[in-house]
Amino acid sequence: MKKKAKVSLTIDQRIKRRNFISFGVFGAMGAAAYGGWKWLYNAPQEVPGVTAGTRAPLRRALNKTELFFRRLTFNENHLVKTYPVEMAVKTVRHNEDIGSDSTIDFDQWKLEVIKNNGQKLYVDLDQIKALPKTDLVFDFKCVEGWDQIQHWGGLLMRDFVRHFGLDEETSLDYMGLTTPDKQYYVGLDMPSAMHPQTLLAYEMNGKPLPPQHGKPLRLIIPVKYGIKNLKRIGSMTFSNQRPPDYWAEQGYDYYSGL
Ligand SMILES: Nc1nc2c(c(=O)[nH]1)N[C@H]1C(S)=C(S)[C@@H](COP(=O)(O)O)O[C@H]1N2
Ligand SMILES: [Mo]
Repeated sequence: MKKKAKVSLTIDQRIKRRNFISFGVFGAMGAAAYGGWKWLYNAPQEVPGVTAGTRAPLRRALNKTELFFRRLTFNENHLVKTYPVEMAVKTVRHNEDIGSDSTIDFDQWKLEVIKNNGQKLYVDLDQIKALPKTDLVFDFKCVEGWDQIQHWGGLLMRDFVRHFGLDEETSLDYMGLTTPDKQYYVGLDMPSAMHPQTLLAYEMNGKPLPPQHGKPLRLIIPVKYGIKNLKRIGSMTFSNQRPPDYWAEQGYDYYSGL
């Protein structure tokens, strides 16, 4: 039987070997990190425009987050907390007016609804006011960090949809709203748009909407941050793809749910 050659390394040799191994591992990790970065960097951008220029894998992760929260926290029967009307502020905070600061002829205003078959439906304010009004007092929250208990009144989106026969439209995944001049626009997942507290509001503190708060008609969607509460609605669309969204294009969360 042949005796196995004894491999004995000097201390020096051992140190060299360790160094060699650790540099090897370090280098491999570096290469992997570089490879990962290259992969991400070269990955295509997700649907250009809809969400701010994010690489597809990152946006996919963010979209997964949206789905996770939608499934976990969204329940159409879960109502946002409401307050007694006396608690509503008298001086309602005013934020930005992108798309609703120009003048329009309010007497000529009609809400334009673009149906699935391409037909357009035009609804004026009197038709909306003729339907049952719902008052809502809730804590309005802006992503910029302020909130206020506010009092809004109008037609429930659900009632609007039912009355005007838009069931086919609302079986799609998203609703899009834009101002008449198309300068401000939001996309809403349909369950949030159809939430039992989502309002097409035409009153604030029991009076017609002042121009800076969305005259003649604005969205009040308590399950979302302020950014989605579009003032001065011009048109309404429906789709299975995410509609363009002003703040999502600037990198804000598309879902913006509470
Ligand atoms: N047309 C339009 N709607 C809009 C905005 C806007 O700039 N233009 N800003 C949004 C934001 S960020 C908030 S917080 C609320 C503020 O509504 P308010 O001005 O009535 O307080 O409106 C939302 N709706
Ligand atoms: Mo906001």
